[in-house]
Amino acid sequence: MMTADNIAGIRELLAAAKRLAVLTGAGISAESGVPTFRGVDGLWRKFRAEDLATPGAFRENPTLVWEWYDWRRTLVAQKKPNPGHFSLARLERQIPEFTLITQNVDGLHDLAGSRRPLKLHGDIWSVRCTRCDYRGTMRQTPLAEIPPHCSCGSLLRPDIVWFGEMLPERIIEEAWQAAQTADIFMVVGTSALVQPAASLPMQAKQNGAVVIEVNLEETPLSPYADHVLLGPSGTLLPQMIP
Ligand code: BV8
Ligand code: ZN
Repeated sequence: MMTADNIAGIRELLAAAKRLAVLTGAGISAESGVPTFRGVDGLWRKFRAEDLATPGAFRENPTLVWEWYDWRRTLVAQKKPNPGHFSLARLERQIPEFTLITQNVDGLHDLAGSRRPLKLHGDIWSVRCTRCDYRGTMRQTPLAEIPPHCSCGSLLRPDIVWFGEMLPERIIEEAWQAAQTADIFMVVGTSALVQPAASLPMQAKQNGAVVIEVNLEETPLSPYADHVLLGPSGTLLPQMIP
């Protein structure tokens, strides 16, 4: 458990960082009221990931998958960034080389002022056509038509990375690059179960980075982290980042 005086040590560590990378997961948005995936009130509890966040599920039942996303989009549209998101946006302006990598699709880092989050798993507001090369932003909540169609007549799909799908090449490349060059790699609010995101802090560690984890509880990453701060990120991050 990290005590207050250690927070002072972490504060100094962060302030002295030259190349800092941060990986966030659903936990950083929990205090904004966005349900996490695997927590007690997690999204997956009502729905099973393999039933919904896969290309097969979409092929089989696009209406069900779109109903799930419409429900999440309508919920996320009413949520605001919390002090944890704002602290990372503040940190970005203090550090010469800063990379924010997120597994979240809720767009709250953008709203908090983070300049260019690397969205490993896509964006809940972005859609793409299942046939032509149309890709765009669709902000309507709730959706007027489920499932929505492209002007070419084909189905639109969420522009989100589902299980078994490749992550966007440029984005994952940049994230590996940041993990390889970081002198500090901070991980906030992720269960560290989903690949390849969960391998990024391990890569950083192998390259000599100091790894800091912020989470409510220990995760499979904790034994490898140099510092584990247990508590809500909305409280801890503002203490670590004045
Ligand atoms: C790919 C999109 C390869 C949907 C998501 C077996 C072994 C290893 C890997 C695999 C395997 N079988 C399959 C795989 C690969 C698979 C994978 O990793 N599966 C896991 C589950 C075992 N990965 C993939 O399929 C990826 N693609 O590998 O392609 C490939 C190769 C060749 C050819 C083709 C393909 C794609 C992964 C992306 C999947 N998409 N989501 C959507 O979001 O709508 S994953 C889903 O989980 C979300 O995106 C989310 O971002 C992600 C991770 O979850 P977390 O963010 O960590 O959230 P979670 O709820 O789990 O945890 C919350 C944490 O916060 C907890 O620790 C909690 O304690 C903490 N917390 C809560 N409150 C707070 C807090 N912390 C601080 N403060 C608080 N207040
Ligand atoms: Zn189209």
